[in-house]
Amino acid sequence: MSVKYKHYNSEQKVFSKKDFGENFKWGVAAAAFQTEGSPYADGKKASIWDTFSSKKGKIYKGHTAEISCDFYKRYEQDIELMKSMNIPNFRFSLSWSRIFPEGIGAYNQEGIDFYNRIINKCLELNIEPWITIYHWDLPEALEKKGGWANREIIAWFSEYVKLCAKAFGDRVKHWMVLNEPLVFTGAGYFLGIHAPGKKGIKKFIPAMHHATICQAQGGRIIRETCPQAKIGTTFSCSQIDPYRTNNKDKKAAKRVDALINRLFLEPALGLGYPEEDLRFLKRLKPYFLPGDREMMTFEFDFIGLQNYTREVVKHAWLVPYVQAMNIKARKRKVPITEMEWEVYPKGIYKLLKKFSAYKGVKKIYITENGAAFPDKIENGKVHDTDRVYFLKNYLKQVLKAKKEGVEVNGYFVWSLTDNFEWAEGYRPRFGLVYIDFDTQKRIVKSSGRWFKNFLKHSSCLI
Ligand code: GCO
Repeated sequence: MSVKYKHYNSEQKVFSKKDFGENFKWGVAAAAFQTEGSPYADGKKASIWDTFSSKKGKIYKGHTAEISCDFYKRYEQDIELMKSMNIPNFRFSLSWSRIFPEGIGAYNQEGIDFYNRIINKCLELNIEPWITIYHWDLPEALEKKGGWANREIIAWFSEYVKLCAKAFGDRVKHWMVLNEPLVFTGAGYFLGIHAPGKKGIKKFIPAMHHATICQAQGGRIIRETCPQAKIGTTFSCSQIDPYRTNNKDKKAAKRVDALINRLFLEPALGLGYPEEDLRFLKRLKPYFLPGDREMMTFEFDFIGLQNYTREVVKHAWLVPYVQAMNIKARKRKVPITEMEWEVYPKGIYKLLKKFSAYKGVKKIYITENGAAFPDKIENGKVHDTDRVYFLKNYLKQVLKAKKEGVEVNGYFVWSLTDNFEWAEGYRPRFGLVYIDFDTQKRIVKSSGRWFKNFLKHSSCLI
């Protein structure tokens, strides 16, 4: 079911780019594995996602990212497309196994050169490059040594960050250490639905703890290497509401909120893990070594808030670790996207207020927001009015929070183009630009044209 909306008429309040202030950063976000293709070109070796997506039954209809958006070869074309769309900031991630094919040891100069070409192309077109150091594609060679569940990853990751900061820090001013640690540890090491496909609490707990340490350690290394850099890290966040008003559901919502929104943020802020709400965290004991509380803490310059939807939960005794169950949006008969995620713009407002209430959160960027809808080509065009509505209404909520004093300083649409949506393959399309994956033809959707005009002109209708 696509979203069925009433469309606003033109009498409604108009807001404009200038309402966000001239220093507000507008951009698009993407990730290496989801766009680049060329998984073994020029010295690159397998990541856990190359391995995982080659296994039968793991990815929708057996889709793989061997070509994807062919960004490894078409990066100039896509960065020029960004320029033509008036997009001034581009958030992309580095493929660890393109830079260190084995994860550690010998680096691959051709991999470094590729990212230098992206950065230089962006700067040539006056687009600011924003780097995410790790967006889920761990080198397979490191997974063979235990991956995120092996505490040695702190040393491996440190070497990787050090090289990236040295190689790119002279031109890249904004860095994000991790992309959504809850998702890559939770889906990859607990649920088994993402790479490396591990299941159960035993792997999840150490992986989660080591990622928490690495997010801070990465920040320290960038700060030592590039003193002028603005350093952040990103979190997948959702507004969590109780299904019913009874205390059991309210407590269930509190537990899920601790898992989704606090688990990795609060240790970074020096607040430790939310153990009072997540009793399973007592399993951390064997992995939590003296000095770890300090090692998990880092004073980030900004937090990357990534929001797509909200969750509504009820108490559920039988669900292990959180005793909570999600009430699906489809069952609640609310507007949903192609991912079956509820369209709930007020959620980003609530999250901005929640995150800005932390003393240690200095600045917030929305480093991902967007939606998948069943985009179709009609007479050579893609009229994705649902996505235009989605973006306008989420931006309206971001502006509301900003006007109430929240230090939200930027907004990145996920994503420039349709791309490989992890276990969902190419089924869900998130792009402002449609890609025909058979021909690699790019078609700017109505939402891309809207964003281009919004960024160029002073106002848009909402
Ligand atoms: C995430 C990832 C992206 C996704 C996007 C749409 O937030 O899960 O950063 O890689 O593709 O969010 O699900």
